[in-house]
Amino acid sequence: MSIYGDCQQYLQPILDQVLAQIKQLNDGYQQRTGAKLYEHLEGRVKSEGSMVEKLHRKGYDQTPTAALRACKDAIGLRIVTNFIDDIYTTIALLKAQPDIAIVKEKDYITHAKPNGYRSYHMIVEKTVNYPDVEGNFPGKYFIEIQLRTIAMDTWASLEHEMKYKHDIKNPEMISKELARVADDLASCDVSMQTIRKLIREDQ
Ligand code: 0O2
Repeated sequence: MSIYGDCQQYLQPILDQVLAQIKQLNDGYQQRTGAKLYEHLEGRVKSEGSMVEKLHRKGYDQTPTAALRACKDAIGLRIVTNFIDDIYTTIALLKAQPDIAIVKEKDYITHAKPNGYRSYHMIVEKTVNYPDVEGNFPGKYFIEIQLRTIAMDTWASLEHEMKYKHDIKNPEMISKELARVADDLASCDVSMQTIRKLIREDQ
C-alpha cells in the first residue's frame, strides 16, 4: 500500500495539469508582452521513500492523510526565472488563477536565510477533478511552488550538494564562501534587473 493511499494515482496527473497551466500562463504572457515569464519549469511527485522519511522526521503518523495534508509538498514544482521581477509577476498571475488558493508564502528573497539561501516559496491548494484524501470531490491538493532566479537556483543546487556530502575537508570555509557568493549573486541579480529596466525604458 502506498504512503499516499488511493490518491497516489492522482498525484502525477495533478502535477502534469499544473505544469500545463503554468506553461499556458507563460504563453499568454509572451503573446501580450513578447517576453517570457520564466526560463524553465520543473516538477516532481515526492518519492514514497522521501515522504516516509519526512513523516518520521516531523513526528507525523505514517498515513496518507499525514502525507497529503500535514505535509504539503507531495507535489512540488520549481519555476526558474531570468530576473527577480519575473518571480513577482509569476506570483501575481498564479494568485489570479480561480482554482488555486494561496495557503502560505515565504519570501526568502527579501529575507535570505543566514546561509545565503534565496527563493520564494508558496504552498497553494489546487482544486481538481479527482477525489482527495478526505473523500471530497472535487478534491483539494497542496502543491509547493518554489520560484527563484537562475543564479539562486545554481547556488541552491551547489549548497544542496554540500549538505549531503559528509566527508568535506573544510565545511566552515565552504559555508562561509557559499554565503559570500550568495550575496555577490544577489547583487548581480539586482544589477541585471536594473540594466533590463534601463534598456526597456529606452525602447
Ligand atoms: P526536498 O527534498 O527538497 O523536498 P517543510 O520541511 O517543507 O515542512 P520548511 O522547512 O518550513 O517546511 O520548508 P521551507 O523552508 O519552505 O523549505 C522547503 C524546501 O525548500 C526544502 O525541501 C528545500 O528544497 C528548499 N530549501 C529550504 N532551505 C534551503 C536551503 O537552505 N538550501 C537549499 N539548497 N534548499 C533549501 P526539503 O524538505 O528539504 O526537501
